[in-house]
Amino acid sequence: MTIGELRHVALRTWIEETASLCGPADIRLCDGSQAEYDELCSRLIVTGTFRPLSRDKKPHSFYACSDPGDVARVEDRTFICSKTREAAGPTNNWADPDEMKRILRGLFSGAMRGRTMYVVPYSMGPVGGPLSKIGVEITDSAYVVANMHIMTRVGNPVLEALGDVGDFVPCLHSVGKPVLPGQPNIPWPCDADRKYIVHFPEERSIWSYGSGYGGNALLGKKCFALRIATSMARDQGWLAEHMLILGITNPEGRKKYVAAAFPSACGKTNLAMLIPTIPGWKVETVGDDIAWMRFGKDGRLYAINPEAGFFGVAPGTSQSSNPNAMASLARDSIFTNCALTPDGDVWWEGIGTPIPPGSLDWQGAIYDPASGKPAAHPNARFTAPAMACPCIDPEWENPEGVPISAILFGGRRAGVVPLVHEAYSWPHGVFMGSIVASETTAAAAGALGRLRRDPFAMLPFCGYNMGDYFGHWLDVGATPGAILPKFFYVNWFRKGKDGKFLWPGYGENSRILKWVFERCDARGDEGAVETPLGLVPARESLDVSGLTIDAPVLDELLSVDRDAWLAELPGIGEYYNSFGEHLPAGLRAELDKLGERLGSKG
Ligand code: SAT
Ligand code: MN
Repeated sequence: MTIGELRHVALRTWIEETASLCGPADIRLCDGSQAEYDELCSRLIVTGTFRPLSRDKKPHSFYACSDPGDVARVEDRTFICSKTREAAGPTNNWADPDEMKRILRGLFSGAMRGRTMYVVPYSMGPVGGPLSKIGVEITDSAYVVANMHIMTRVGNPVLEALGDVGDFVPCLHSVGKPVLPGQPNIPWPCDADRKYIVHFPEERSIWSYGSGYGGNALLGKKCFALRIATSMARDQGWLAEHMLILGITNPEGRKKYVAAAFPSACGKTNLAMLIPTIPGWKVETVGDDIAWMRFGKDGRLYAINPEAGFFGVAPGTSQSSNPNAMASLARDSIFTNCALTPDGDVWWEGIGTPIPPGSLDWQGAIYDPASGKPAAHPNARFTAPAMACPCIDPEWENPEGVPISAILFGGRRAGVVPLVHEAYSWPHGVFMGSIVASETTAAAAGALGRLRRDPFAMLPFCGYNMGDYFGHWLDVGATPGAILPKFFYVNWFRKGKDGKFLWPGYGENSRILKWVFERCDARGDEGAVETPLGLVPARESLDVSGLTIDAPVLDELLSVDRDAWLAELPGIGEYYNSFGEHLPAGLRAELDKLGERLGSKG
């Protein structure tokens, strides 16, 4: 189909206007076919963006190195341009929408000269599903289109579902590097010093300029499925969340679904694909990053994974830490900022084997182990198709979603937060989500290992005032007739005085999932002990059979450090103050109750 043949007038008009603004050499409407994907990959080989990996090692897979100035999401260059600053709230960068449009029009003007402008219709969620939504990304990056092919459902079926008048989110992207006459094309074009990742929540559109990397450029992911979707979800009474979704089956064959929110690069992919160490239990994956959830007719909360692939952190992924991820990326995948071995395979720190001599590092130079630098960038990523995952859940593409029994929150915390605790109620669970704090990772540009509040793991991803977002969560829990999931807070990352992790993590986390599963069926506080923070496992109800863990270590893991929590309260109070009158009274009440349970005087 050509642009002129498009029956959707608003779409056609937007494409034509964009073309006249950006001035590309040609326009291509993407059909989503395998032939199209293969052609894109061939083009990317010509520009030096892709190197094909060895057919014996990783069939039909490609290796890409980014510009060193374009390696992660850039939160300080991410903007929420609602009409008022207040609507964006204190946790977002706000800019006046008209002013921002002026800046963007300037940047986009002629930005695609000498390049192909790709028009990519895509669906977040199974095409045509009741919880799914459509976006159209216009981009001048073939690398982005190839990734979109894996991460979303693209092409003709989406255009059909869109029909003549369907709603879509316009997502405009340029790497900001026109190819001028006589200039060679470069492998990773970008405009590293002038990035703008901009959202217009009222208009429900996205403009992204200057970066080709991950969430900055694959606009279906964080920009649409989280920032724009949160604002849709608030208006339409559903939830768009930074959560994995997994199914867990007990030895009797009963199954429950769990959603879990963790900040970027805190092990969501590993948890979603976990292989239980406890006999007879099974975990299957619905999604590893994003959940869209709404109540079904039966009153239960149903979730879909809007994505179709995994954009996972490579370093640390190995046959022992996550064999299911390793199988998912065994073929048909794209690797960005990993190391390249002389025999045409990829390598990264923590892959479980030593780096072969003569490998190239993530910037394409021969790797020198004596340099002390990692060979793969810490935020190196694999883009792999979800359906290749051996533990993908049979229901993962059910357009109606899967019913959620429990919601987990977690982050990286060396101290203070116990291994697991359960909320006393829905509002208490929302309180827990609102105070998530985590040590920062390489997923975003900036300092590492700094503790920051990351409520619901949504700090960089909420498209409106975070105080109102908390209020939305409280409202959702008050839905008449709702059968509410239970909330839990987990922390695999607690460390002892020697600085070593106290809990083995990975497959052993199934022990915590088992307790969560059983708590979903339990009456009252069966299997649990009340603490000021919430319910922690009764010692005999946490299955540690076959695990060598000393009793004092387990005590420490499950302990509630009253003094440390008393010391946390003023910080939470101050944090809450930052939301002014947008902070729901219900959360302040939960903070007061926690203070009372801890026996604080103030
Ligand atoms: O680059 S992404 O935003 O897609 C990855 C992440 O931060 O989780
Ligand atoms: Mn994420």
